[in-house]
Amino acid sequence: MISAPATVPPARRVLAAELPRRIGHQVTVQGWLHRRRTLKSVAFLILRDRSGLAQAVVTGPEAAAVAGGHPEETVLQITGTVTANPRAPGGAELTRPAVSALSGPAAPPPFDLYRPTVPATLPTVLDHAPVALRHPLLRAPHLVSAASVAGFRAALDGLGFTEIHTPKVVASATESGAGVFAIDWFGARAYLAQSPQFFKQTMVGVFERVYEVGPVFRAEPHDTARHLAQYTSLDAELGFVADHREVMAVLREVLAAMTAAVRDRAARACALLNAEVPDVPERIPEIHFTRALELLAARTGEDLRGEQDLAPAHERWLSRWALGEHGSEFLFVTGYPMAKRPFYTHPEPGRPRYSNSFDLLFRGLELVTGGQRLHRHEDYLTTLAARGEPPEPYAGYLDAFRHGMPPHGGFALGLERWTARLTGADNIRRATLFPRDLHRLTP
Ligand code: AMO
Repeated sequence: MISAPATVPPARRVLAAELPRRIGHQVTVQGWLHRRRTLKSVAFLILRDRSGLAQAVVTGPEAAAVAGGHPEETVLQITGTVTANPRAPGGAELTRPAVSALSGPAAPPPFDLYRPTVPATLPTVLDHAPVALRHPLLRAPHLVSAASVAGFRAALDGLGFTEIHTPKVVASATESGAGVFAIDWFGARAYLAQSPQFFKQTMVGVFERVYEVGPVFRAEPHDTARHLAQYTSLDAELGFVADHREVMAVLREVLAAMTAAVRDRAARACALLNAEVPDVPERIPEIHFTRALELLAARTGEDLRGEQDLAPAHERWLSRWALGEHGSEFLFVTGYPMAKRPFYTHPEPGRPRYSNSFDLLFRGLELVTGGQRLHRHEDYLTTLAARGEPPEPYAGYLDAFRHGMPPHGGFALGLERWTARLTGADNIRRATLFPRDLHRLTP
C-alpha cells in the first residue's frame, strides 16, 4: 500500500476562497502550486484549488529553498496563519507557513499555467488537455457547461420529465443526412448512435415526458469550428402536444433555467471569460422558413427560390435580424421543408411540403433542432414507402406505434455548441474536454 509521507500530518482542509473569513486563524490549504516568486529573503507561493488562489509568504533564510524545491504544479499542503493583506488574492494570505509536498516535484507544464492569457495554440492545448485544462481560462467553459446541464435537468425535473439512459450502440441509423460510424458487434454490423431519437420517442409511450443527457456520434468528414464527431446531446421528448409550439414553449423554459443556473453556479467562470449570459425573452421570436427565405432574398438579393435549407451565412444573417428587429439573441425558424427533415417529422397541416419542425438559432448558429413527430403507425409506413425505405430496419421502433402513441414532439440541443456560443469561444473544441473529430482520437 502506498501511504502519504509520515512528515505530512492529516489536516482539515480549507479552500482558498474561505481564507478572508478566517483572518487570525491557523488553517491548512491544499492545492497546486500555481506560481512561485522569490525575492531576496521572501518567497510568495500562490496555491490553486477548485475555489481560486491563495497566497503564502515564506520569509527568512529558508524562503529560497522552499520555493526552489517545489516547481509549479507540485501539489502542496500549506499550514499557516491567515493574515489580512489587501494586495493578496481575496485580501488575505498565509503567513509563517509550513509547506509540504503531497506529490513529487511536478514536471514543467506544456506552457505557463499562471499567465493571465493562454500562451498556446488550440492544437497544443488539446494535445496536452489533462494538464492544459488546469489553466483557469481553459477550465472555465467546462464549469459553464456543467452549470448549463444542471439547469437543463432542473427545468425538466420540475416539468414532470423522467431522465432516461439509452444505448449508444444501435442496429440502424436514426438521422438521415448525418454520417454514421459502423462498428463490429460480435461479428454483426452495428452503429454508434447518432441520437437517442427512436428511444426517446418510444419512451413517451412509457413515461409521457423524458429527457436524456448523453454522447452521440456523427461521422462528420469536414473539419469546422462547429462540428464534432462525438458531442453531448441534451434531448427531451413529450407526449400529448397539440403541435410543435408546445415543444418550443418547453424549450423556452429550459433555456431560461440553463441561463439562470449559469448565472448562479458559474458566475466566476463567466466573469473570467467575459461571457455575456443572454436574456431569454418571455416569447422567443419565430419566423416561418418561407418567410425567412423571402426576407433573405429581399435583403441580400440572392435567388433563393426552391431552397430546402438555410446556409450558415443565412443563419448568421437571420440571427442579426432577430437581434435588431426583436432584441433577441434567440430565433425560432419553423416549418422547414419536409424534404430535408428526417422521416419521423410531422408535416404542417394544410401545407404538407412543410413541417411542424423548428430550429433554434442562437448568436448566428443552429443550436437546437426539434418538432412534432408522426405518431400513427400507418403514417410511418406510408412515409417510409414514399421515401423508398423498407420498414424492417426500424421494426422495434415502429412496433411502439402499433400499440398506441400520443401526439408528441421533442428537441435536441448540442451542449458544446451552446457552451462555445455562450462563452464566446472561436471553436467548439474549446468547450469540449477531449474533442473527437476527423483528426483527433487522443488524448
Ligand atoms: P440534429 O441532428 O439537428 O437533430 O442535432 C441536434 C443539435 O445537435 C447539435 N449538433 C452538433 N454539435 C456538434 N457537432 C456536430 N457534428 C453536431 N451535429 C448536431 C446542434 C444541433 O442543433 N434527433 C434530432 C433532434 C430532435 O428532433 O429531437 C437531432 O439529432 O446543436
